[in-house]
Amino acid sequence: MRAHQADQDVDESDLRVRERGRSAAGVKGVLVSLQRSLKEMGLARTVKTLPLLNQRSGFDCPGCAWPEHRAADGGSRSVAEFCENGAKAVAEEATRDRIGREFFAQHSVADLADKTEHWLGKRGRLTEPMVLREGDTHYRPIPWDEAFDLVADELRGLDSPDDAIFYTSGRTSNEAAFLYQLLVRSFGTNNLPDCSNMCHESSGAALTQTIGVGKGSVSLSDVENADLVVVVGQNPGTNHPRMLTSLERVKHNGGRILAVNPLPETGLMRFSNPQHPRGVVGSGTPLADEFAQIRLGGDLALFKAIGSLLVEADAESPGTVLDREFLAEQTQGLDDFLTDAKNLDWPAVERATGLDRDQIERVARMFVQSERIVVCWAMGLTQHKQAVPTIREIVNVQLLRGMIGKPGAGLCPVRGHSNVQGDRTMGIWEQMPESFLAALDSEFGLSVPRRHGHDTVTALRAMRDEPGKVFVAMGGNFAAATPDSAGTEEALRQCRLTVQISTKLNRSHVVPGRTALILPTLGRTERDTQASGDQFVTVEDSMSAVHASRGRLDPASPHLLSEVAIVSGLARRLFGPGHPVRWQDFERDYDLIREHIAHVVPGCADYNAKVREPDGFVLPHQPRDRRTFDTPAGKALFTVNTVEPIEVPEGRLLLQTMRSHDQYNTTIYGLSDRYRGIEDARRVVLAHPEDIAALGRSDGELVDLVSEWQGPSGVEERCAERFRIVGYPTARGCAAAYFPEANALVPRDSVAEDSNTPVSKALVVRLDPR
Ligand SMILES: Nc1nc2c(c(=O)[nH]1)N[C@H]1C(S)=C(S)[C@@H](COP(=O)(O)OP(=O)(O)OC[C@H]3O[C@@H](n4cnc5c(=O)[nH]c(N)nc54)[C@H](O)[C@@H]3O)O[C@H]1N2
Ligand SMILES: Nc1nc2c(c(=O)[nH]1)N[C@H]1C(S)=C(S)[C@@H](COP(=O)(O)OP(=O)(O)OC[C@H]3O[C@@H](n4cnc5c(=O)[nH]c(N)nc54)[C@H](O)[C@@H]3O)O[C@H]1N2
Ligand SMILES: [Mo]
Repeated sequence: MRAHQADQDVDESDLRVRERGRSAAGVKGVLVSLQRSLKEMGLARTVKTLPLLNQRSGFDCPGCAWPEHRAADGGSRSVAEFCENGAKAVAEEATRDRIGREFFAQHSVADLADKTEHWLGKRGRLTEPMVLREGDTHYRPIPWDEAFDLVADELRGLDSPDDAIFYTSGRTSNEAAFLYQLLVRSFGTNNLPDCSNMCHESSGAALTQTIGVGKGSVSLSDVENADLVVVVGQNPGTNHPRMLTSLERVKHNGGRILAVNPLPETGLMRFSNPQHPRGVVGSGTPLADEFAQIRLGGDLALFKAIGSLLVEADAESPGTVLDREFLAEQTQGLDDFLTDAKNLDWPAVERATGLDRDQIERVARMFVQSERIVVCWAMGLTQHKQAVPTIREIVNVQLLRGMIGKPGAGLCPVRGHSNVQGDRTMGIWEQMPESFLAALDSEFGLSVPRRHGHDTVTALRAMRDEPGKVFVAMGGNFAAATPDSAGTEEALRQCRLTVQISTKLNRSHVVPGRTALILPTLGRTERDTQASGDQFVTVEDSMSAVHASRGRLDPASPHLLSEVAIVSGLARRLFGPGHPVRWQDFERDYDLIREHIAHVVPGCADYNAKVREPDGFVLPHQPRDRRTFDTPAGKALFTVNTVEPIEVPEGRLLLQTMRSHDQYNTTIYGLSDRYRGIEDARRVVLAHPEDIAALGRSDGELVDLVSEWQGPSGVEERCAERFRIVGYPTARGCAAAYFPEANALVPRDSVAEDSNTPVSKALVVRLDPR
């Protein structure tokens, strides 16, 4: 199989490679954010929005899910509780550019399908509902009522509710998410794939298996007061820039930082805090005390080795390293773990990690010497075949020293989308537990289906194999974010109806089903006025803190509906009068939705009151709060995990797909990956200079990337054309290219064990000369 992705980016010829950044943020970051905001939003809107970002009376940043400082964390909120990339996210949404019916009359869908993601996104905000009728060439305006009728008719026309698929992206508010899952389950299916399936699903799976809850166990003050923070498989300088402020506080408090990454990411090395005068001058705080430049996919082996060295260190001076009391009372499976730890295969560890034994021993000593350890991770761990066992191995290491449920210690999966964790709490999951479904039934007098639904990957298979589905997306960019771009686009085109509820145009709008709808919605920054007055929504951050978010800007167009109003409008058409759920009321007053959330969602009692507290509230988390574990055994679970080294045949490299400094997932803000020194091009492949030479290629050469994957029916090859080689100090044998340009290379069926997350950080690739 050889799928060519026709891509119209021709920007690789503009590539400029500069010196890499020496430190992250600082005055340059502030300037870039202001320049972008002024250009997109103008002065008046900039002055009206940026000061409200992440403030108690303002709106939650639509960038990442890193928490704001709460009074309880001891740290005060800075005047500017945002970062360069948060400001870019706001500017992208609060732009003054608009696209309406004239734009769609001018551009056929075929014409739009030839444009890059960057071009599509830069056209501006969507302003009115549009429809692409079967056989037509252009999107045309459609009144909201007709749009809802169209969706309702198509849904009712399906043979089974399971022929409809309802995707969600992680910006959706708790209120909209709760209503959306209620609509989907009332309709009769659990087909609720979401972006989390491609993101932290592996973390959720590993943590649920071992500690009984799929969320992180730390607060912001735990991170800032740790004496060792491990940042593994994460690039906070770009993707969670406010985390750098916390890492700086760690250093200030005398703690140390260990960075584990195949790339020497600038944001992990040095930080100039733009919030401090001294950040504006000077060269910033050195961050990482130790940098382990690991091979892609080597982390399971590394943490196994650390675990084994901790056991060894304790054997040398018994009782000084392991937390014996905690281990005896609160854990299960230790004996098997200890037996396995004694038989560590060092040569295999060195091969898998690419690190030498001395460094691994040095790293393990950092663990031994620390009393409060937090391990943070993101996509560098979750998007691998062995992602779930890798995270379980981190849990092993943390359990050995009792580093959970005590101040300054714990597990910290750093979430991506600003409300991805909240969406899950509200029921956006294809396999919500029986307790949640039963609570929905009794709250609303329903009988919702119990059969698990499709996740992202199984949805892709179903859409491909069974044409004629209805696909609805609450936000996101399914066509570009998912693996196997060519296959996904074919799957979308085979749907009888595709519905995109969006703020901006993207690839998913231009690879339509037989009929397609674009339903434009309000963004986080905008005022949401309903019959009972201005509404606020609620969100949950990466550390389970739930709080309110109030938009203040005038909506991009008077014809936009809120996500809540869209779900409620659709539900009324779909279910008619007489339905047990009072859809109409919800749209009038979001407090009524929150009353139901309080009854149905665990930990949300008194929701309306608690989210009105200045800092909102923190959801309960047994291991964090009480050091107890809601697993079948009632204890935290040690696991034994086997390293399966990734085989890379001669002449190939192992490729990760990652974010540049100038994008938000599939939204491309601009073409500057400043910290990595790459400008004006995205179709680049970063590889080690010695690997480039060994492959007989040269720096700057234009190549086609061809991925090879052993599928059930033979080797699958996928090609992404015209990438420029850039010599870069990555780990040997490894390479990197940007998501989503490289998604054409990711095999749909290459997924992580136990989480079904596409393996987008370890692709075996050839660099074929053109
Ligand atoms: N500005 C901005 N902010 C964002 C986003 C964005 O696109 N732009 N996206 C949001 C979302 S949804 C998410 S999920 C997060 C993503 O945040 P990250 O996880 O930081 O995102 P990636 O760019 O995928 O970076 C993965 C990092 O892991 C490293 N890595 C890759 N493979 C391995 C490995 O095998 N081992 C180790 N140890 N490291 C590895 C890479 O070199 C890179 O530094 O950011 C969120 N925030
Ligand atoms: N190869 C590869 N693939 C990956 C990844 C990777 O690292 N490598 N990362 C994966 C990860 S971690 C994630 S989270 C997914 C992301 O997958 P998605 O969440 O599906 O993608 P986004 O690019 O975040 O979605 C952007 C679109 O959301 C819409 N939008 C923005 N704000 C709002 C809003 O407030 N409401 C509504 N309704 N719509 C809005 C806009 O139309 C915008 O174009 O991609 C995954 N795919
Ligand atoms: Mo994500």
